[in-house]
Amino acid sequence: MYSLTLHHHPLSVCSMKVRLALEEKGLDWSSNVIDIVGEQEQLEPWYVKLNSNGVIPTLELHSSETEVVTNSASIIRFIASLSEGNALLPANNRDFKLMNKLIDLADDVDLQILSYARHPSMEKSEKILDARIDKSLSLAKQHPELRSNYLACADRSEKSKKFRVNTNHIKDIEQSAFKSLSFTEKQLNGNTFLLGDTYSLADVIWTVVLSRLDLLGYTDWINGNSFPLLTSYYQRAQNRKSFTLAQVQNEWWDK
Ligand SMILES: N[C@@H](CCC(=O)N[C@@H](CS)C(=O)NCC(=O)O)C(=O)O
Repeated sequence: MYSLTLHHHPLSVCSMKVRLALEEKGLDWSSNVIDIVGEQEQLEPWYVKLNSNGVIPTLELHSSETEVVTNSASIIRFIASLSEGNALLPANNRDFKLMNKLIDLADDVDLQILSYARHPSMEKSEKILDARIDKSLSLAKQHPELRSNYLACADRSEKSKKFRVNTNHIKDIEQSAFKSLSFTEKQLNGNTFLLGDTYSLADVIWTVVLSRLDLLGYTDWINGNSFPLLTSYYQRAQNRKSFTLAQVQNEWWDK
């Protein structure tokens, strides 16, 4: 027997992917909320020792030993691979390959930068990034053994500040997302879900990506004419119990 603990935040898109995978799989899990908006708890030394990038989510599986899994795409694959609960993986090899491609495409959509670029208050979101830089640099001095981790954290937030106002960078992300959405739309031709009639791990990650694009105001992609099959698919995904249970809500983070 084992137990699962998820370190996450209600409004983090990467955390939503994992919560939705857990709900669709039907597993019990304990929640530890990490405040990435106000206190920047993802930078606390105990957490950086668990997740060397100082980001959420992190999943811990406790049995006779503790297993730690980081990175949302790896975590959802790990959850799907567990023997108990509902099957989220396809049975045949061809669909397995397609599922992996769909997961990679969804994972590559840079929702972090798009979210910072489209945050309703540039001032408030800038404050959050600045607080992360300040805390990382100060902890880098206090904890020499974690210095390189903290410098990488500070650099990540510096890059977010730069890229979110770089219109060419944002355009590149949007073009690449559009291509991925076009590929995904094709998979829905004649299918209820991405791999056929059954909701799979590919649907878990795409549901969350669509929900975030919805929040970001990409209305024509999500509720418009560009991708009619994805639009009705997104409605179906929102009607699932798991969507509510996993709190895949559309809400801006604030401070
Ligand atoms: N590729 C990672 C990205 C993780 C990530 O950037 N998480 C965000 C929340 S969605 C975070 O922890 N941000 C806090 C920070 O950058 O300091 C994943 O998918 O898990």
